[in-house]
Amino acid sequence: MVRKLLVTGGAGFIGSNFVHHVLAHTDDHVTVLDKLTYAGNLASLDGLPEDRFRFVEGDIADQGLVDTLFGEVDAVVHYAAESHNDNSLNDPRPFLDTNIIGTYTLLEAARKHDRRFHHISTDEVYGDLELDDPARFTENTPYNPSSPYSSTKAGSDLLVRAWVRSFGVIATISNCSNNYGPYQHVEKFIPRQITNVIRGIRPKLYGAGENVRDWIHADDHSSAVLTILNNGVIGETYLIGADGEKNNKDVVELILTTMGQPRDAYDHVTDRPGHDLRYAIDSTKLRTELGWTPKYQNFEQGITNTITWYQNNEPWWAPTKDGVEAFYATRGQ
Ligand code: NAD
Ligand code: TDX
Repeated sequence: MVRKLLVTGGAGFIGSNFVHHVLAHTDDHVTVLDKLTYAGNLASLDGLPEDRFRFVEGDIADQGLVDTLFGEVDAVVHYAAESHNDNSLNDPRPFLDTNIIGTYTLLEAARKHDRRFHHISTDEVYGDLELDDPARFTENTPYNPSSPYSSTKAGSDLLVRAWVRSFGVIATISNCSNNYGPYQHVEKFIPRQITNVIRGIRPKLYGAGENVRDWIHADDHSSAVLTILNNGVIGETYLIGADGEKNNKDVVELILTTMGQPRDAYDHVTDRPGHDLRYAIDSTKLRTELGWTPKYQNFEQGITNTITWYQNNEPWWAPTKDGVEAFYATRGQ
């Protein structure tokens, strides 16, 4: 049977990578529901097979539209979110509207139509770890979010858990670490620094740059989500990560040297308020219970490929670059 999927937020970074992955590796048909906020870009969905792909512009908090679309599909993968911590420190309201009310609206439709629902979330719901702590996040780590962004993602996860338990919604949740790869908005750390170097602007490191992120290629995130959608146990949470811990200073230096610049040609700028120190994922459950393994294990090669993508796709990111840098300038970043 050909499955019909609804993918929310499919014009964003990770959602668009998932749509490309699904259409390349399955016979599924995909409908994308996306509001095309500043973060959505239809060009990220260019070249997809027209007979298996449809785009609908709209808000996940639009109850009538969501109700209609849920009636037309077999399963829903929910990526749509306000996703940037720095924006959430500037104006939290859209994070509540989309991440909380939007997710609530989708859950009510999943309940009404009895549809399989997979909720995409982040490791940031667990707060942060000390640099010298051998521990990593597991599915049993207590929630302790730091920012307006991560607290609204934590809230959305808890709504999903409650709708599973109280109403029998057939849902799973995944919490993934930091993604990199093509189609990532230039507001985010890695694309910001790559496009800065292309533009002759020095990369900007928040504070001392000792903060650690656990990097995973977006295509590995997609294969993990597809694995959970197909074989995950209803009501369960799965952590997704690829053992990619790096501190920000090392990542900036890698980008600079890969792009032929001096290793120290970056600026230290104002730190992010409440900046989480370290994230680290233990993905043993996903690997042992569902047999998933990541493919992109060589971070240096992954960064080289990502740099090449931004060099070859300037029309995709150029229209947003100046506005992003103007925003950061107002924050001393
Ligand atoms: P993104 O900001 O690149 O994309 C978000 C997409 O959602 C955009 O296309 C936007 O137009 C759309 N959207 C926003 N509000 C909407 C609304 N109300 N209705 C419909 N569409 C709306 O984000 P991303 O980095 O691709 O993140 C996608 C998901 O993955 C999010 O749920 C995020 O929390 C999660 N996640 C991200 C990362 C990461 O490293 N970026 C890591 C783990 C989890
Ligand atoms: O210019 C910068 N300089 C800098 O040092 C930017 C934009 C960021 N940083 C630092 C802050 C973080 O320590 O780099 C690190 C990564 O920053 P972001 O790309 O903003 O990501 P992060 O805050 O870690 O959150 C990301 O991963 C988890 C995604 O944006 C979230 O959506 C996801 O949930």
